[in-house]
Amino acid sequence: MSRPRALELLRVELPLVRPFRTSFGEVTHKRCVLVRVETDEAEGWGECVADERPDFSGEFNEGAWLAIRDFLAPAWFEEEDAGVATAERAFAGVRGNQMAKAAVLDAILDAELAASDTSLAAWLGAERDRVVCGVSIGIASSTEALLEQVNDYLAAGYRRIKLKIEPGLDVERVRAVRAAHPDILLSVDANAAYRPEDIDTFRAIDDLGLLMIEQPLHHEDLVRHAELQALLATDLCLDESIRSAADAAAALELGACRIVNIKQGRVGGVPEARRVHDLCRERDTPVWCGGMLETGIGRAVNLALAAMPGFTLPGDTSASARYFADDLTEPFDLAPDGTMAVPTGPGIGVRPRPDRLRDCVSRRELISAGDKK
Ligand code: OSB
Ligand code: MG
Repeated sequence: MSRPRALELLRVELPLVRPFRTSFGEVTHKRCVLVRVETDEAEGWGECVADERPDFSGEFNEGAWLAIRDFLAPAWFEEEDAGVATAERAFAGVRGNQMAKAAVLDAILDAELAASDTSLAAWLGAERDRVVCGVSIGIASSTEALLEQVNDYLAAGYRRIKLKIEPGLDVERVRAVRAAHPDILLSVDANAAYRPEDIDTFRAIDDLGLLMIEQPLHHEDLVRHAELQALLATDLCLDESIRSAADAAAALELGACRIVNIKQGRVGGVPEARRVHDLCRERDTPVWCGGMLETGIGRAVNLALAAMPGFTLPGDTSASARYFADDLTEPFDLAPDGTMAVPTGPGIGVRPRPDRLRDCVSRRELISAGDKK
């Protein structure tokens, strides 16, 4: 058993290779909080998936920073055992803040596994050493620009294309992509931009042979999703609506979706992500690994998760080059067959490169177990 020693917060910023536009806005840079923990035995790293603004979820970078500094770090320091199971129990007294908790728990888990020379994938019972990858394409400036991006990603090997949609930029574009590529795995993600009254749009999309429609309606509205699912042949998938295994159970019980997007950051970390996976597997519900434009730190975690047996659909686990000219870690590369290797080293299996930290970190704060609260 090892004790908690210190936790460091780091703000990082990396330019994206191209702006990423969704129904809730456009980002040109990846800006996030990293967590580095030290125990008596090891060091671990975690990435917080929150962004600058509380748009995808209620969490945002500055809020996550404070939640970690003022509540989660002190709760961890009070424990004699620095391990992830103890920390998760200690964090139960802080409500919400899943993304902040995930960043800390993932760093703690990385340190714990590093100390016992175990990879995250092995700890999760992963069954694959490579995972099949898809790519998520932001709302493009025109249909032509979209078709060009789709072609480029298919040529690179990606095995599932996901298109971001919003009211007015939907049916015609999805139809154009489907016409150009009749046989690919194709899905759409609305990021909660529609209302039940938009049923005609969904009926039109329903005829395009999509793998799924992701998060069409309001993130808190499971009942309306269940009503919509009953009207459509295409499977619905929930992303924003699923913040815990309990949410996933409620969604499946109600028939609000038939597929679940697992993002460990959105559900409060890898241990809860595993519970969502296990629950969906018991109910024969396919899951896939979502993404939040993570740097290599978060990407390593996603790849280990995606290697678990219930992850039967290609995820948004794309290569470093799809996001960054120069990642924070050594780059993750896509093989021509559209697969990516699962990290095998101890813990998450990657570390931020010191030269990249020098260029990308704008602020750091080190909190030690002995500091006064
Ligand atoms: O809804 O899945 C989403 C990115 C940021 C926020 C929300 C989402 C996304 C993506 C990109 O779709 C997934 C990725 O490539 O990381
Ligand atoms: Mg989504």
